Amino acid sequence: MKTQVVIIGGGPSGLLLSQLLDLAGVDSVVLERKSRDYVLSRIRAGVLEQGLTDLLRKAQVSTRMDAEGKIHDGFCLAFGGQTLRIDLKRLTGGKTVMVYGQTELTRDLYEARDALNGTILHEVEDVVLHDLKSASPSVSFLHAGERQRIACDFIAGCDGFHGVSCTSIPAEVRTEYEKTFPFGWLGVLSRTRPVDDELIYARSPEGFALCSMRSDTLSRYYVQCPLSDSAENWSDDRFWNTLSRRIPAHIAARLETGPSIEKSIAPLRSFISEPMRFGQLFLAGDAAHIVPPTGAKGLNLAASDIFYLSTALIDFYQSGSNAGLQTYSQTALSRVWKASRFSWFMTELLHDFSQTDRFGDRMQDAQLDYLVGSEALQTSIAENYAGLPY
Ligand code: FAS
Ligand code: PHB
Repeated sequence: MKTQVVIIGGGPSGLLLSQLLDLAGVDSVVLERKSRDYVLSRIRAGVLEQGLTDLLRKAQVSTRMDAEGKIHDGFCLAFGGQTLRIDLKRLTGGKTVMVYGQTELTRDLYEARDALNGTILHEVEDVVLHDLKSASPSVSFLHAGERQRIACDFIAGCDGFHGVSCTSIPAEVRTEYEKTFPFGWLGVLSRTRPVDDELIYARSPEGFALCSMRSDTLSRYYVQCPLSDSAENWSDDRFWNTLSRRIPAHIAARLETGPSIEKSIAPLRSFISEPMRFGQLFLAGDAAHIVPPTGAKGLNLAASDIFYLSTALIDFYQSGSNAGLQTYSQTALSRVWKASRFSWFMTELLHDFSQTDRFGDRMQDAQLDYLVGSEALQTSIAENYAGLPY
């Protein structure tokens, strides 16, 4: 089997890359470890930057998003019994974000690939990358009990944090940067009316909470929890009571509770692996970097990687230029590090570290006190949350 680009990973990164390449006449094959149902069962991100929504429109995958997604002009920070609205639209000269679940976006991408007869192989196993430094790399794998190999020009590693692409780059070439936070997020999805029209990020003496949503009838909430915790320890009642204590009383008073339809704990970490290119292998999305979800950057960073990589590959095939491929890693990493900084800033600002760093915890109180009176800091938060330019 031969193709131009083998894409490892059928999550948002791999599917979006495959779609953009196809529309430009570049052939690809997507290799996905899990079944489609499994991929679509994962509940993840919810906030899309304009860069991502524009890229989805360019990929002709935006009809349902534009019909069902909600444009948000701002979001709220809640702390010390008060709320502070960050007016994205006013502070950034008009930029907004779109609230539309990653699960739905991934479903739209799968449907678009099917409509163009895109080749996606599910439940592949034992993926191995070969001859990355040669002009004719290949990927071998097990599928339907048969060992197969695909020859290609390029390999896109879009296989997330637990994939094989990143570690296919020799350790002596790679530099990994990692920070793990001493807590996780317990997330709950419930068929309840969201507590507010906009997202609320809350800092409270007993920990962080986030009030988000997927639609007018589907709410997404998170509370900071110990890393050692498990979702089984959290009854719905315990979750709702904890959330109610961590958000301002006047907001908790209107909280609509109900049975959870999904409940899971995600660890918080920052991780970046450099470089994002090795020979004919290019890493994109979570395969190269992970950010704590406090800044809503994970999925949006995957989008900017795919913007840079798809543009570079299309330039190569259409005009023979490899300029974009040569600069891909440094271009992508520049934006990754800035978004990682913002995600780290928001995580430090809003979570409770009093168990591990009392001085740092008081610093965050002072930071919030300063924020209330600083249009400059509010503007900085707004332009990073809305998304830095590509
Ligand atoms: P993904 O991990 O989504 O996709 C990689 C795909 O590769 C997966 O389908 C996997 O099955 C496949 N794969 C792995 N190894 C393979 C192999 N060897 N062979 C073939 N396929 C392989 N971001 C936010 O912005 N906000 C959030 O609230 C948020 N919450 C998150 C919660 C969790 C639990 C996790 C894990 C991530 C969360 N993220 C969040 C980040 C998340 O949205 C990612 O940024 C996004 O999924 C990135 O997409 P991909 O790069 O496609 O990686
Ligand atoms: C979500 O809705 O899942 C969500 C929104 C914003 C975040 C993280 C998660 O920062």
